[in-house]
Amino acid sequence: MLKLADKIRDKTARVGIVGLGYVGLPLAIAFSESGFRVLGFDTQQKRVDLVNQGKSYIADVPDTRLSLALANNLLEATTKQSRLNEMDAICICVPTPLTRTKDPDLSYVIHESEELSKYLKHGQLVVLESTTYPGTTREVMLPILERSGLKGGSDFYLAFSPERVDPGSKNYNIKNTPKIVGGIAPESTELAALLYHQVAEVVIPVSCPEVAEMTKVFENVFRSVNIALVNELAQLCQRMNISVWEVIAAASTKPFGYMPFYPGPGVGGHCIPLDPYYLANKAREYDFHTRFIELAAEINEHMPYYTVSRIMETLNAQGKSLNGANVLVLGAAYKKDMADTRESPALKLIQLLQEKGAKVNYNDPFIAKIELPQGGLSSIALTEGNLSSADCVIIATDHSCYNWEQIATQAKLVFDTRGVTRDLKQKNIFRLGE
Ligand code: SAJ
Repeated sequence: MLKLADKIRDKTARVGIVGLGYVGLPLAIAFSESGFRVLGFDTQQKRVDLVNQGKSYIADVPDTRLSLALANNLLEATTKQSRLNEMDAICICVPTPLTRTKDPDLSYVIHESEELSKYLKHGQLVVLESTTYPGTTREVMLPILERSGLKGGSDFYLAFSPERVDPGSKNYNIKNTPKIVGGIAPESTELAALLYHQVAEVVIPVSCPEVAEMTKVFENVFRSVNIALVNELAQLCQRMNISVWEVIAAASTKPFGYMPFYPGPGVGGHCIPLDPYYLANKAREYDFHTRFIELAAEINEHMPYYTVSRIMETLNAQGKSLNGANVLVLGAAYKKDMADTRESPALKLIQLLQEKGAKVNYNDPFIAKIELPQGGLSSIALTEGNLSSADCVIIATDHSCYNWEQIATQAKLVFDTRGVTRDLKQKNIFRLGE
C-alpha cells in the first residue's frame, strides 16, 4: 500500500482510465493535467485514434487540452486491454444502460472486470465510477477480479467513486465538485481518496462502496422525483388555469428550503431517465417497492404524450387538426446548449407527432441530423419562411441562441414546453402548464 501511495504522491503512478466517454475522457485529461502519465482504454478504435490525434469528441474537452496532454506525453489511448497490467491505478468509466425492459445492463462493467481479471497485478487500485445500484462493486466486480487469484482489499484495492459530471456545465468540473470514495476496506478507501485528491479539491471518504453507490443513485433519484413533481404540477395548473411558471418563479423567492425544478416535454440524458431504475430493481431483491421512483419515472415518461395532447388541443382551438399539420420543432437535444440527443424527449415528441399524421421538421443548431423509427430528419434553417409556414412551432429545447421574440413574431402559433416565452405578450403563444 505504501508503495502505491508514494507513487500517487510523487505522480509516478500510471493511471488507466477505462471508457473514454463523457466521464472517462475529462477524467483522463484531469489526471494528465495533474502530472500523471495516463493511458486511456476504449474498445472503439475510432475513439482511440481521435484521442491520439488530439481530436476531442466530447464537448466538455476542447482539442487544446487534449493536444497539450499529448504534447506533454501525459496521455495516450489504446484498445489493448493487456496494457492494464502496466497501470498502478485503474478507473472504470463504462456505460451502465438499461435493457429494453428497463432492467440494469451491467454487461460493460462485467466485460471490463473480466478483462481486468486477466491482467490484474498485486498492489493495483481499481475504482468503479459508473453509476449503478448499491452492491455492484462488492457483489459483481470483486468476485470477477478475484478470479485472478488475488484477494481484494489486500492483494489489490477496490473502491467505488461516482462520477458527478454535469455535461455542459460552465461552473462545475472534476476539480471543484466534491468526490465521494468508498472502498471495500479502509486501505482501499484511503488509496482511492489519495488518488482523487490529485484531481479534486474535496474528497469525501465514506465507509464502504455501497454508501458511495447509493449516494450517486440517490442524487439522480432526487432530480427525477422533483422533475416529476413539477411535471405533475404543470398538468394540474393547466387544468386550474394557473401558470405553473409563475408559481415556480414565486416559490423560488423562498431563500431557504426550496430548490426550483421546471416542467418540460420529458426527461432525457444518460442518467436521470435511467439511473433510478437501477435502485428500483435492486430494491425488489429486498421485497421493497420504491414507489416514488416508479411514479416519478411514469410521470416523466408520460410528458411527451401529454405534450402532444396539449398541442392537439391548441391546434384544435384554432380549428386545425394535428393530422396533416405542418409542425416545426425547435431543439432536438435533451437539454439546452448541448449536442446530445440521448433519451431526448424532443425525439419522442417528433415521433409521436409523426404518428398522429403531422408533417414534422426540426431545427437544432447543434444537431444536423436525427434518426427516428420512421426514418432520419435533417435540421432545417430557422428562416422566417420556415417559421411562418408552420401551423405550430414547438419549443422543445431552450437553446440560448434562439431569439424567442423573433420566433414568436414570425410564427403563426407557438407551443412552449420550456417556459422561455413567459415574458412575451404575443397572443399566439401557448405554454405547457398554463
Ligand atoms: N430537466 C427538466 N426539469 C428540470 C431539470 C432537468 O425537465 O428542472 C430535464 C432536462 O431537460 C434533461 C433531463 O431532465 O432532459 C436531465 O437534466 P439534468 O439537468 O439532470 O442533466 P444531465 O442528465 O445532463 O446531468 C445530470 C447532472 N445534472 C445536474 O446535477 C444539474 C447530475 O444529475 C449528474 O451529475 C449527471 O446527470 C449524471 O451523470 O448522473
